[in-house]
Amino acid sequence: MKKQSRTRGWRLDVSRLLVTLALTVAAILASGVAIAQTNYEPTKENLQARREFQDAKFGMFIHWGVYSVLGDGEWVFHNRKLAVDEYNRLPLFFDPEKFDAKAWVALAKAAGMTYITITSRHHDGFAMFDSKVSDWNIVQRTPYKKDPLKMLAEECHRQGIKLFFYYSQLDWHNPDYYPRGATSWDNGRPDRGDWNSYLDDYMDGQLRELLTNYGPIGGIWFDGMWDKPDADWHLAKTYALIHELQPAALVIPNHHQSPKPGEDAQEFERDLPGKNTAGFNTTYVTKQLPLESCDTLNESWGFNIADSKYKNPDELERRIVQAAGNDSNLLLNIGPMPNGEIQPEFATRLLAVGQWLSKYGDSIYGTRGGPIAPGDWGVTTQKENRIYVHVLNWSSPLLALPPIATKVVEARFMSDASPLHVTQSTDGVIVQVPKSNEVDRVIVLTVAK
Ligand code: FHN
Repeated sequence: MKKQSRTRGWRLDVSRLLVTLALTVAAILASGVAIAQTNYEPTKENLQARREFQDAKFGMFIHWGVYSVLGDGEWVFHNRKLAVDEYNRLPLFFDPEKFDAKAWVALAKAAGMTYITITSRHHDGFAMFDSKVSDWNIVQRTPYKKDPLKMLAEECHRQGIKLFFYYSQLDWHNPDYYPRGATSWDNGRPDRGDWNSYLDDYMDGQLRELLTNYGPIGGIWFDGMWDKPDADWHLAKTYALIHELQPAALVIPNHHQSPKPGEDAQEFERDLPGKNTAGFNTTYVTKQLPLESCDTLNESWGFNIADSKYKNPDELERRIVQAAGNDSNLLLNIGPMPNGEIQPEFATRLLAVGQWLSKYGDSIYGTRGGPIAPGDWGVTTQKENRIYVHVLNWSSPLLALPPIATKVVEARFMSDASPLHVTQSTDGVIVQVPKSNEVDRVIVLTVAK
């Protein structure tokens, strides 16, 4: 008897399992988008956009939101453990009457930056654009009442610079961001919420707005997934939506993990590719996708009135060179003030970098990582039949490099085009390194085609 009922129970379990399996397969089949994105084949436009992104090399990252009113960075909501009701007062003080899209874009260009990535919303969930999905946005909640992203997008199109939107998947404000993640605190939200609606209605709804109301955009820069690493973020659906609305728009995730299907670039926060000095990047570096490394001009992302640890132009130039030598872009952040102005400490440093790039840009823009692995001495970049040897840290008059496959026909010092002595053998290449007080002594090796 006992044996029989055990067998019947086992049969019931199997049929239950089969039904569950059938339902799961049906659900996956029904969501054709998810499957489509898993087998993601980037379009021709997307591949072209990836190449252009790799050529672009240097971008301006902008963290700007209602948090800037408090001058204490973009995490102030969380760091001060404010309640939602308290934070709700902040937009009332956000009136950036000095915001000038034209001046921002002009500054980026003068700095030699070729694209801009701006926070369309950060972890406070506050939309810095005109959103119909919720009234938690700049047009409806602030005395400013205007959409700065619209103005910025128009200006970027006018001045020929690509605009990317940072979008935080993490949300400290919306009750439907539930179950909450690692950064949650008791800020007065109810202990319930509709996660699927948060992703499918709220987030995808806003992404749809960003991808339809602002003309062609460079892509979406995601951040915050690390708050709930084990959650189902409906990525396939969201990525498919982005590529469907704008095939050339790049999906750039800052989830600190190896790339997933549907993503178009790999991001490294405050680190060069493959390094994990910041403590949260993966050391895996894809060979398939463009790479980007982001960092900030001082120590903060959003406006921080007390942060004066500005990197000097020499250091910034070094970072651009190291990024390029590691086959990566550098996305350099500034946090504008709540009145809309970019503080002079940022502007002057950026302009100095722009001066340097106007002279040495050929060794950076449009290049790829060179044939010689980066070392303590410096890095190489390459373009067509030129290898740029960037000597960042070397005091001797000669530099011995590993062998390279092509024949070096000429070596010149980039700063004054003077010819340099070079010898090449199967053991390697020895180049003369002139003395100079430049941060980056660039030697141009012309190789046989
Ligand atoms: O938490 C954010 C932080 O505020 C900032 O936006 C940076 C930019 O890369 N990303 C997150 C941390 O990973």
